[in-house]
Amino acid sequence: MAFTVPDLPYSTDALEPHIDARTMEIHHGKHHAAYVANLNKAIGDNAELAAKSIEDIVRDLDSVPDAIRGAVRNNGGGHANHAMFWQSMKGGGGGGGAPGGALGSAIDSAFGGFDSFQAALTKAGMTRFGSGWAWLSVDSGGSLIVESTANQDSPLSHGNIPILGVDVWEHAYYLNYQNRRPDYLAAWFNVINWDAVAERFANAG
Ligand code: MN3
Repeated sequence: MAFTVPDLPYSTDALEPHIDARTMEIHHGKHHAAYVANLNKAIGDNAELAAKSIEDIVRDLDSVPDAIRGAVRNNGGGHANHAMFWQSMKGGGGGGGAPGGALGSAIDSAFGGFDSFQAALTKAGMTRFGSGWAWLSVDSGGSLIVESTANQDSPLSHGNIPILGVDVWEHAYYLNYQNRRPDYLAAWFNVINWDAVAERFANAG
């Protein structure tokens, strides 16, 4: 198999009470696993695609054969997005807060402060109708922006570099929060691994 589901960097209950263990078990063990299985099925014996990183594939969907492009866009995006999502959270109460350093300064200058950034990302997640993601990305001009994508589309596919993303599919929160997406988004800010985001920001420059 070309692609595999990465292990979680913490136990499934490590994000409680913000993200519950059962949601993590199903989200990582079933949903992410299905994206990977369907991606591998779509790629089949295409050795050229199998040799690429998932980010490189998603960054250049035009190079994917027509017959499988839709499946690779959805399932490859699903794999890339979720792999980054797990790494963007920190267990054991070590997440949350606000970043300092270069990332903190860049957020302040782009959004006018951390609270305004949080409001912008929350709004992007709330106004994404149906399923998708809200992102903090670095655009092609090197600026920090908030954006959202539908389904499993990645900012990589339109030339931006995502450094933090939040999954707003119902499967990410429905068991614990039911229809209350705003409550899930507010809780999720308590588990963000800002060290991981700062590292992506440094590498995006
Ligand atoms: Mn998901």
